[in-house]
Amino acid sequence: MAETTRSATKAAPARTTRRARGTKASGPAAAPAGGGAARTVNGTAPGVPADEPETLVGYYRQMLLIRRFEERAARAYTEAKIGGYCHLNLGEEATVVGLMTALRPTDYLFTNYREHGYALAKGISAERVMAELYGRSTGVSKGWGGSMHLFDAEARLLGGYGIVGGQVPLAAGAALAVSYKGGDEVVMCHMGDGTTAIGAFHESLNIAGLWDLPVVFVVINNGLGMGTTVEHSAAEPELYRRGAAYRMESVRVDGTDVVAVRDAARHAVERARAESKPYLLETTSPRLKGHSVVDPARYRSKEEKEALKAADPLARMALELEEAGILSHDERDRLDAEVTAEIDAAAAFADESPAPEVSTLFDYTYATPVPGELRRLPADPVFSS
Ligand SMILES: Cc1ncc(C[n+]2csc(CCOP(=O)(O)OP(=O)(O)O)c2C)c(N)n1
Repeated sequence: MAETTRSATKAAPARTTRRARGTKASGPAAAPAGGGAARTVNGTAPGVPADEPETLVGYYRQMLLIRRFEERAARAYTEAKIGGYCHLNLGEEATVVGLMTALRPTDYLFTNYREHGYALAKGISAERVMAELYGRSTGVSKGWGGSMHLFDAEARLLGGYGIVGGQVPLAAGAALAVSYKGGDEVVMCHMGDGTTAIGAFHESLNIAGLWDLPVVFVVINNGLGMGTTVEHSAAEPELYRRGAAYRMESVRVDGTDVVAVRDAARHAVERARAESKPYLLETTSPRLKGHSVVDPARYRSKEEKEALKAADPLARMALELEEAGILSHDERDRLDAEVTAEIDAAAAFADESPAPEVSTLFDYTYATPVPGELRRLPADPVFSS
């Protein structure tokens, strides 16, 4: 059973082909144990159908695509094809796919700088995301944003933010806009565990709770803010409990279990949509590598690094699908070859794309040609029906 702050919270329905496990904390740098109910092969909730095998293979494929994308991004960075900062979703693939599956295409998304996987799972092509990392004009932010600032109004991905917590008040503001206009869209806002100690996090949850805004805040708890553990930075390390201070329903779920994340996220999103109530969802998953691609993570002991291998959500799902007779080793290899070819094509596309024209440097800096100029903002259509 997932842990919640309200007794009224329903446990996420059981619909998977396997038994969920918590991520066991193995030391200060490990992610905390996940919530998540024990589940069986054909689902345990009466009347709830089990997931179709194709659905699960589809999730696995998306997770694999994110894994191969991130590995390729790390390689391209060492080849100096990518500049600036670059943070990867390695270890968070099940969380990413589970969360994004719960959203409608019309729902809005705000994330921090660790966002490549979310852009892919929100339906933006690997070519456009990779081209952005390479700083090319064909990129999702026309080459001017880079890894930390992916933005696509059409896909309703409203960034990609480098300032820790910067996205949280903006997400509350977007939810206020949705509410004001009477729309039924939901805003989802991701952040890391370290972000929950930032003032803007508390201000945003307070106003969202006070004004009943349709926003789902998601804390992606990977156990570390750069090299500092949650236990060393949070007076209440069970981060989902922070929702109680704002009378907000909240839950912690095992972020290495894609179905558990999806079900918890669906509950949160649909509640926000139907009742216009904010929600705080915490997912726990390992950060398999350093904070960014240039961080060798020397603060982790050998034992901690070893333990991370057992927590890898992709390896776990591969094994479980094989054991359940859903995806054989050979089929998995075929899928891997397919996905790797897609990523190779994306890297080639990025490599061949032109850099943006220098004359466009300031085109996307301010909403108006003159800062503060009073006129309809180009961003307005994003919130129109
Ligand atoms: C306001 C602010 N303070 C400090 C930093 C430097 N910084 C960048 S990432 C980071 C850690 C954030 O950790 P967390 O929120 O857990 O996210 P994660 O990197 O684990 O996804 C810090 C302190 C920053 N970018 N912005």
